[in-house]
Amino acid sequence: MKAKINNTYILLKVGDITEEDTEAIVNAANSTLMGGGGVDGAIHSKGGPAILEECKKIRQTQYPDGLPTGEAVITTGGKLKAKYVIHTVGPICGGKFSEEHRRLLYNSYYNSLKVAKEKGIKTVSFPSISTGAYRCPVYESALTAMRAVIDFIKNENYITQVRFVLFTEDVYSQYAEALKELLNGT
Ligand code: AR6
Repeated sequence: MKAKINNTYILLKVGDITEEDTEAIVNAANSTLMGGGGVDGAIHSKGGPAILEECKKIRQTQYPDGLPTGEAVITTGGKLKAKYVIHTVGPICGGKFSEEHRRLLYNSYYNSLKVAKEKGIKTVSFPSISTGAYRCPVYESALTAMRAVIDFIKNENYITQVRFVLFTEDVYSQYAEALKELLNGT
């Protein structure tokens, strides 16, 4: 599914985010920035050790106590097609979705795009942040993700393409529903 808002395309697809050729891909990291499972594991293993090296430097200099939930930082993409990886930490929902979860997840998407813009990046791919190990409900998370991306596009006329690269058909169809709902509401 594809939609155009101002000068930006939003594209939804089923796929593996480590294969994307946007300038940056976003990692659903944890606050240690030291890697993990899911998307995080796949990005570090395919991108190679250069990513972890930069994450370690960020921990030593900028975030000695870890990256707070909702914030984002950028490193090289190492051996990935994408030149950069933007690391963000989504909320841990554990099956619920409170206003605080919504606010933090919104910040993860919005701040990732802010970091992209600061680096001069115009094309970005996102996974479905927080809906795996962190167990946020998919449909609510998709609505929140789309709201953040659409707000950013409207506030900052900069990014030309935002891709959502969803791992399964089921997650894809819930993101597509969420995008349709928001487009109908505007
Ligand atoms: N490409 C696209 N999507 C993927 C891929 C992939 N290669 N692999 C998994 N997904 P998760 P979270 C989907 O658990 O919930 C890690 O251990 C997956 O099916 O990766 O934010 C971190 O280190 C799901 O829909 O991220 C943290 O500790 C979505 O990506 C913690 O997990 C997110 O699942 C973060 O948990």
